[in-house]
Amino acid sequence: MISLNVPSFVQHTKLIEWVTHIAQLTQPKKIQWCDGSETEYQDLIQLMIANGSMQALDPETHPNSYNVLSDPTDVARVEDRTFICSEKKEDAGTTNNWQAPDVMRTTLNGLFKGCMQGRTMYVVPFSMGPIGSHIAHIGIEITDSPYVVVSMRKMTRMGKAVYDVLKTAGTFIPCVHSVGMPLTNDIKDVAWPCNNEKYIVHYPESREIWSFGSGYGGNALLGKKCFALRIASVMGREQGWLAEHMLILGVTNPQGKKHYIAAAFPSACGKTNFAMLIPPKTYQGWKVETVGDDIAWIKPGQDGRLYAINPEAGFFGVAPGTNIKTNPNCMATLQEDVIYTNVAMTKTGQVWWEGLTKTAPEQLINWKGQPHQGTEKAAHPNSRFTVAATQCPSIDPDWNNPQGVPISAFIFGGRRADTIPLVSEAYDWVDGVYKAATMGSETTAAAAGQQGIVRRDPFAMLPFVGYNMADYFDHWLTIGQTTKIQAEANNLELPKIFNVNWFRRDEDGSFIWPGFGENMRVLEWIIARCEGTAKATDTAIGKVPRYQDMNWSGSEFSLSSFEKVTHQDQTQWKKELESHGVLFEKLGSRMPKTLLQHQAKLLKKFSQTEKI
Ligand code: SAT
Ligand code: MN
Repeated sequence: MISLNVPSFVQHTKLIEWVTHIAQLTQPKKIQWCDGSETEYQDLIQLMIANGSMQALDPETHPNSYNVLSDPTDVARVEDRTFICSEKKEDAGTTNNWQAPDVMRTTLNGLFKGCMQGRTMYVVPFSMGPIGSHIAHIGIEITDSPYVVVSMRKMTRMGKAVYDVLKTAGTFIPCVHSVGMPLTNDIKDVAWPCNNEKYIVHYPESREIWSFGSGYGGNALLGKKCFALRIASVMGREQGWLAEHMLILGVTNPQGKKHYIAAAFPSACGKTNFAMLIPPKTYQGWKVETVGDDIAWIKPGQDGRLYAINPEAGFFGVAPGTNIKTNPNCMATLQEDVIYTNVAMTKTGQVWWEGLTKTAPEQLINWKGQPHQGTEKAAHPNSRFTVAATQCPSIDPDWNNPQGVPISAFIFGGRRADTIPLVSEAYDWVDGVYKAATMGSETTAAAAGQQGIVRRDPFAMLPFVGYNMADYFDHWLTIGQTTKIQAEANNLELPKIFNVNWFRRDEDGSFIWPGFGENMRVLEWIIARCEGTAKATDTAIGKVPRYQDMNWSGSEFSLSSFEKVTHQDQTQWKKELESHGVLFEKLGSRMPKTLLQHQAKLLKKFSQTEKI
């Protein structure tokens, strides 16, 4: 029988019983209770360097930084292997994979039996949100991957202090993770162990997460998508708050007035760049600050405002395309203490990815550990950096505020070559919820599968809602109704809702809108709309700016280009509305009537107008 070696800082009987149970099932060679210390971190780094699974970068140019190359088959989230195992199938809805919990438990018991043989089992305590905040929640991840432990230390508030909050009987979300490759006489270790069979499983009723077979990103760092979105969305629905796939940023105007904006985009659509935006040179006196780049937990406050926290403590951002022009704040964040995954490297320990510089350096080793050749990608398109949020020069002074920050506006953005204009404002909350619900986006390398296909990605949450999507829409409608009452009692308004699309392309396939820092121009219009100081024109699909309603100082973006990125094409919109219908039909009988009626109104509007 393996020795538990429970340290004195762990006093929680149920937690110790659970760890004992998982150890009996998975049979690790040893148990390590993580305390989150620097020594523990450095020991794990040295362990991975020694066993060849991690490479140190040049300590002069990249102090305390490392690169890890994954198994070539384990490079992104696996949506078709992700399951919501609610008691009833209808509660998972038609957009989630479902299996009966007892059936899944039998399968997983078989897979987890002895799966940690020969490995160390790490017990990782973490808080999503500032430790002790009333908005934060605690998780414990059991994992056999040291890469997961060091990544969790950057991405969450991880360590001993979590036990001070848990004490002897506090609530935590149990998360069990294994790479699914035991070390036995027959099975030898490899640099990035994983299993062909993968299961990313959530039990929403008992609030458990079980992940088998993958070591990558959202499949394995269970605080992120599994807890902070799938399980948290279930908790939020029960408790009256929102768990969203949103960045949070603060914008201060030259008069010193500050607004916080929460913006949802699908994975790999520029959330990190937008969150760290630097305004154009002509925006003297404007400041953009970063609260978070991926996830927001949002709770109604007593005063009728919605308050958001970033439950994470680090950035797990897409490396390709990041450079000194597209995201200078990010490049500064990456100066030291970074764990890279699947980027390319030179023999002298410099990292490289597509878009970092125009041309690749000589003698580059690609993400598969081989000499880089020809037109193959040197870094994997979903290669990532993992870095603490505190290293970001634009980090907001209130990013760690346990009370959260008040949200003035929500933005929803997809990646669309056509149809969707640069920016539009919803007429009201219901219209905004409708637009977010029907959002479409081209698929990216962040998830395994075909890329560049337009799919409906409601609220950028398609792979992340832990329950029935139709019920999720209803929850948004309800939050709007209840918050509105509170807000009006305090002479406030609900946050406005906007749609954006940075990704319109012209006839030869090039992006028309320059994006990055230039997105400030859209942000300024959005804020001015919130303050009631900017003009907008009504169209069938929302309120939109005319060219003269936006600030173009220092820009060469012409009226004709503006017309291209804002053009609303009748034929394309008819097709768009049809696909909304397909989504609603797929979502079935629980679709909120309010949204179906809204769709009927829109269809009528379109049939009556010749031109939109
Ligand atoms: O792999 S993650 O889920 O962490 C990143 C993403 O897809 O947004
Ligand atoms: Mn994400």
